[in-house]
Amino acid sequence: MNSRKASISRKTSETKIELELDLDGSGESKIATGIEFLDHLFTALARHARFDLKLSCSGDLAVDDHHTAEDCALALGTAIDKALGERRGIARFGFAFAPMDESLARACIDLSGRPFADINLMLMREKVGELSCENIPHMIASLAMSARATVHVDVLRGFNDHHQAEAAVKALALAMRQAVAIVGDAVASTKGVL
Ligand SMILES: [Mn+2]
Repeated sequence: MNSRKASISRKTSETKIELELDLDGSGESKIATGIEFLDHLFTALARHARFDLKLSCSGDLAVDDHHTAEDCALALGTAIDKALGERRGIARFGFAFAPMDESLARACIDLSGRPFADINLMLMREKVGELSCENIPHMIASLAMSARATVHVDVLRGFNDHHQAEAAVKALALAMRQAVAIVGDAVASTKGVL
C-alpha cells in the first residue's frame, strides 16, 4: 500500500500551523495548540482513529480561541483530504457510537467528497478549560469541510460537557478509522469518483 501521509504548513495573520499526519499510524500524537482542552480532543481523535498526528499552532489567543480551534481543524481536514488522494479502495462510510460515562455520542461519516456537517453536542457550559463550547461543533464542522466529508455527530445523552465533547470526538475518530480503511482497490462510488 502506498503511504497515506500529508504535511501542512498553514500561515495566516491569525494562526501559524505545522501539521504532519499518517492515516496508517498507531495513534501516536504530539499536539500543542496553546489550548489544552483542544490538545486533549485532538489527542483523543488521533488515538482512536489510529492516526499519527503532529500538530503545533501559534494562534492569536489574545483575541480568543476561535481562530486557533477553527484553523487547526481546517488543517487536519486538509491533511486528511491530501493523504486520501483519489480515495481509491477506502471503505468511505463509517459509523460509531462512543460512550463516556453518562454521555453517549454517535458519529456517521461519508468520505463522499461533498462537505456537509450537522453537529449537535448539547453543550451547556460557556467553556471547557480554555476552549469555548461554541467552538467545539464549529471545529468538527471545519474538519468536515476541509476533509470534503459528510459528517453527522450527535450527543444522544449526557450532562457533563467535558464527557460529551470527548465522546463526540471519540465517536468521530472511530467512524473515521472505519471510513479511511482500505477495503479494496475500487473507488467506492457508482460515479467512479469521490
Ligand atoms: Mn477527558
